[in-house]
Amino acid sequence: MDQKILVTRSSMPSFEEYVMEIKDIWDSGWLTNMGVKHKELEKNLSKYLGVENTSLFSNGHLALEIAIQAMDLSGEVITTPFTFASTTHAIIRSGLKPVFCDIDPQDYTIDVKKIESLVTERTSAIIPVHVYGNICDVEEIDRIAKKYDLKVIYDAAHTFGVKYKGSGIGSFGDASMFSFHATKVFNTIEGGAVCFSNPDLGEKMNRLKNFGIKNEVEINEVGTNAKMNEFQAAMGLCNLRNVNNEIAKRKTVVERYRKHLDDINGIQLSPIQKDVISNYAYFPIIIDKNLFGANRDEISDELKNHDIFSRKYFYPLTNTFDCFHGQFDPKQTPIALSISETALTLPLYADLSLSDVDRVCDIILSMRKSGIS
Ligand code: T4K
Repeated sequence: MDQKILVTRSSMPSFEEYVMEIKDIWDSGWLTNMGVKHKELEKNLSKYLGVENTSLFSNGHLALEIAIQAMDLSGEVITTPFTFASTTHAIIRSGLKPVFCDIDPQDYTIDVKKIESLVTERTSAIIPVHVYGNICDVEEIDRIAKKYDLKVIYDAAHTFGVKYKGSGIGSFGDASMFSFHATKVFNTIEGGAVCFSNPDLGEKMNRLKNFGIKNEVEINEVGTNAKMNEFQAAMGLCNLRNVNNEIAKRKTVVERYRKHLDDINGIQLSPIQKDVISNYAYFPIIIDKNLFGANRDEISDELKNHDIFSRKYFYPLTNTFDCFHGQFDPKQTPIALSISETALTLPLYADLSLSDVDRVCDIILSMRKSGIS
C-alpha cells in the first residue's frame, strides 16, 4: 500500500541536532524576547539572503502587518488577489484599501503594465507577491514606485534564498517579508522575517513587535507581540545549515516533473526566469481542459483517489472571499480569476522520491483526451 503523499512535508534537522542546539537554552533560562539564538539567526540570515538587515517575527503574516504599520501607509495599496489570504488580510487589517491589479498570465505575478492605471492620489504603496517563488518585475516596479513616490513591500513568503542578477531578492523594494512556516523551503516551525535597508525602519519594527516598547519607561507606539522565540530560532539555525542541500533535492524533483510535463498540450508550467536562481518552492501546473481533456478539479480528484493530495493554491482568489461581502469585483482581474480556477500545485518537498513523481505524472497523463499526444 502506497503512503499518502501530501502537497509538502516540513524540512527538519535530525532530532539530535535540534536537541544539541536547544541545550544551552536550559543553561541560560532565556526563552524569548530577542535572545542569543534570535540574534545569531538574524545575522546568519542577512548573510544567506544577501540583504542588509533582517528582523525576525513569530510568523510571516505579522511580519507583513508590522512592515505596513512601520511605514505609516494610508489610503490605497495596489496588490494582487492571486495569493494566500495573508497578503490581502494584512492590508485590510491595517485599515487600508487593497486595489487589485491583474497578474501576468505566464508567471502569475503582478502585471506591471497595469499598475500605473490604478495609481490615484490616495495610493501609498504597492504590495506585490513573488508567487510560487516566481519573481515580480522588480525593475519596473521600482521605476513606477519612484515616479509616484510609493513604498514597495514585497510579499516574498515563497522566495527564500532566491537571487536575481546575483542580488538577494529581499534587497529589492523598501522591505520584503519572508515566511518561515513549516510548509516553506526554510522553516522555523512558525516564523517570518522582514528584510530592509533603512535602519530606522528596523528600529521601528523592533519596537512594534514588542508592544511598541522603546525602553522601560517610554512606550510611544501601539505595538503588538510578534516576537520569535528561542526554540523557533534554534530550529532556524539548524535548518539553515541544511537548506542548500534541501534546495538541491527540490531541484531534482522539479526537473523530474518538467521531464514528464514539459510540452504537454494543455498543461502550462511556470517559466524558468532569466537571471534568477530559484528555490524550487512550488510546482504549479495550469490546465486547459479544452486542450488537455480533463480539468483541474478532475485531476485533483483523481490524484486524491490515489492518496495524492495536490492543492488548489491559490483558489479562491482573495477578492472573492465571503468575508469581503462583494466589495471587490473579480471580473476586474480576469487573468487571476482564470488562473485560480485552473491552477493545481503538485506535491513537492526535498524527500519526495522520483518514483513518486513518476507516479503523480503517470496519473495526470493518463487523463489526457484520447487522440492527444
Ligand atoms: N503570504 C503568502 C504568499 C503566503 O503563502 C503565506 C503563507 C503568508 C503570506 C503568511 O505566512 P505565515 O504567516 O504562514 O508565515 C499553508 C501555510 O500555513 C501558509 O504558511 C502558506 N502561506 C500557505 C500557502 O500554505 P495551508 O492552509 O495550505 O496549510 P495546511 O495546514 O493545509 O498544510 C499544507 C500541507 O503542508 C499539509 O498537507 C502537509 C504539510 N505540512 C503542514 C504542516 C502544518 C507539514 O508537512 N507540516 C506541518 O507542520 O497553508
